[in-house]
Amino acid sequence: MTDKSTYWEQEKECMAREDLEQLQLERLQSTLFRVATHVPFYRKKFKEMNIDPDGFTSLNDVSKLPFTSKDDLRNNYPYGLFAVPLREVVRVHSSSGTTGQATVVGYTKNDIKNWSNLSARVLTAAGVDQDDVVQISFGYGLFTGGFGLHYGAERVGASVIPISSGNTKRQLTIMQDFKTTALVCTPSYALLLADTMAEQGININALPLKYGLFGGEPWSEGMRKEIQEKLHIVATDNYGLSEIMGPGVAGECQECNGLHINEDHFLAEVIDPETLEPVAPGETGELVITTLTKEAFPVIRYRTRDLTRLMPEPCPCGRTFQRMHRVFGRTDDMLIIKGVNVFPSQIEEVLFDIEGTEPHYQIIVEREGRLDKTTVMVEVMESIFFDQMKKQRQLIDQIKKRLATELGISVDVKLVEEKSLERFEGKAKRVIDKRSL
Ligand code: DLL
Repeated sequence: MTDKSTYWEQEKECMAREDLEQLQLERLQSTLFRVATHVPFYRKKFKEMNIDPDGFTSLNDVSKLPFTSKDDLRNNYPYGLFAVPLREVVRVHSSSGTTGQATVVGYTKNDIKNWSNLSARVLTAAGVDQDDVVQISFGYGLFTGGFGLHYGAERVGASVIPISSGNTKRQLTIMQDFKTTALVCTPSYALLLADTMAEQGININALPLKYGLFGGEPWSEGMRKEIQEKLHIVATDNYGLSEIMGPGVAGECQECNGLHINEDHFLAEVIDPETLEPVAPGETGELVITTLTKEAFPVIRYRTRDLTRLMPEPCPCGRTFQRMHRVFGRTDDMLIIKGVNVFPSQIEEVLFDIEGTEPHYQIIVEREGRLDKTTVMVEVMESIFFDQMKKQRQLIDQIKKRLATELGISVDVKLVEEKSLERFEGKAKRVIDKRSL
């Protein structure tokens, strides 16, 4: 059982499910009223679908509400889905737009207050308190990672170092000199920091680092283990997305077994991405989120494209908010190789388990004739790379076999020299799909 002091708002995070559901219903009703009144996009949709926000009396009816997609956000660029006039908006964030038109989201003063509070919950659940020195190595700017966790850490009363991402050597100097106790960044950047630390001969035992809060991209249990061992920390996962709020949507407690969704602010469903029907309880599918308290940018049934499953069973930490399993991957990251659905995270899980491989890999998909060809490039330790061909071949065979057992398909494997693959300061890009180039 987790110590009491690890809750940020115990009365809310541990509320009885019955009370929570009542609160969710009331908040959903006012959100529906808000969007029907102020957002023409939803007013039109509700009319078309014969939905009367006043007649909405059961959470079970949520499946009758329309979905919102990323395309809907794009089509209403920049401010079309805002539910308040710009005069009431105090902050704007935006996605990078690398996969199309950028999406824009806004926050009122109250939204920022809630966001800070929810980030504070996530940080507290991971172990952070006012005695901590928190190094925020997420990018600040239009990306929500830096500011979102920054405000939460200040709210907790920790000493915040807003270093932002990049300049790895400087990150390590600051980490040592400023006595960082909690690191906040993407898991792939945490690994890069750990490797650079080892290269520079920095003695990790001499650092007061205790916690790592990682999110913004999918990662595996194997990667958690590796980061924990290399940095001597407890590494927790936290999840969010700019369309909904940014970080603070869900986060792990120190049980490190699934992320508690802040259900008093977000209603979570899991659907089958093909049929769009809810999956059976506990089954894997696409996460769909409805905001319950957002003022500037409320969203109804947002299709996140993230695949996960809900974990309704109680958590030993005492929080009653149900957990979501770590995100397996995004539907748009899913590779279909010879008809089989494969996520980069499955490949990662296998690689982390094999002795001699480094936790750096890249997946290349190309078309040869009419067939897709997939090659997994894996960094291996120097001793193996320069070793005899026989050993290399054995390792390739071992990786191929394990991947074939885990994934049910065969892929090519190529061993590459240590540090030859690209490193990432923000979100890692593991897949290069040459078919679409
Ligand atoms: O990445 C918000 C965030 C920043 C969350 C920092 C946590 C920490 P976006 O740039 O809009 O927002 O990207 C959102 O990133 O739909 C997921 O696909 C992925 N993602 C975010 N957190 C996780 C996670 C931020 N913990 C998209 N595990 C989401 C897996 C994650 N994927």
